[in-house]
Amino acid sequence: MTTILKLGGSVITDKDEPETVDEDALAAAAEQIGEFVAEGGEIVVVHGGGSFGHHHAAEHGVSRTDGSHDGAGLLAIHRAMGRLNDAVLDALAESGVDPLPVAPLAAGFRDADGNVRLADGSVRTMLEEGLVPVLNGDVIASAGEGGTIISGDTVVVALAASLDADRIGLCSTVPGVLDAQGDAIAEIDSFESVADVLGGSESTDVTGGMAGKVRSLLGLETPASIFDPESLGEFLDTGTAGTVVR
Ligand code: IP8
Repeated sequence: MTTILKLGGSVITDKDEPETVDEDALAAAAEQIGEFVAEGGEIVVVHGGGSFGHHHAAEHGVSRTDGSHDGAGLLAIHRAMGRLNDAVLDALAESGVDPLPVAPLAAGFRDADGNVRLADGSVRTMLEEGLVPVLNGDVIASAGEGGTIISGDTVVVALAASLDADRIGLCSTVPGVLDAQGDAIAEIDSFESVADVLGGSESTDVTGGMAGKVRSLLGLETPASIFDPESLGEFLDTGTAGTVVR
């Protein structure tokens, strides 16, 4: 049984301070992942950019849709994500896990239609060998655009399909997709049913955010949960938490 867990960048970093890890939040998440693995759980960890990737991406004018041919800028973004990835690897190792990085920049590309192609051979082999692959939002070579940003959410969606994952979780700073009263919606099975609270669909692919998450998760075979750090244990124990998108 394969679980894919994304740790949101805003969960594990201080988003307002450039390149600052939220050590306590990261350690708490790593500890729970460590317990899950110690009990025989098979997991792929993906993390977002938080105050590492987004800060550099904005500085160099690179987004998921706007690419750049400025190698130095792309490298700066990739290296910043590498520094956050190192912190995540260290925290996981500290929790007794055997983590190894898989950089999307090396494992994939965006084709001329904008679709991400991610080779999953190294991830599969690591899982078979009891290792924990750790991926992240990154820079990715993109046909016709130079390099663009691949978000951690896109990494999750690409891997979910190719690994035939059984459980998918996105740990974010909010307890799920919130309704107009601010409560987490238990279940979502169509975009239309939540378009009002998500503020429409036009901007989703450009700005990402919750609408983009929901849209891409709805396309998956496997139900995916969106929850906050308090519910990480529940997700790891039961396979669902917060808002379940199916
Ligand atoms: O935080 C963004 O990943 P996300 C990664 O999952 C970069 O959207 C490089 C900005």
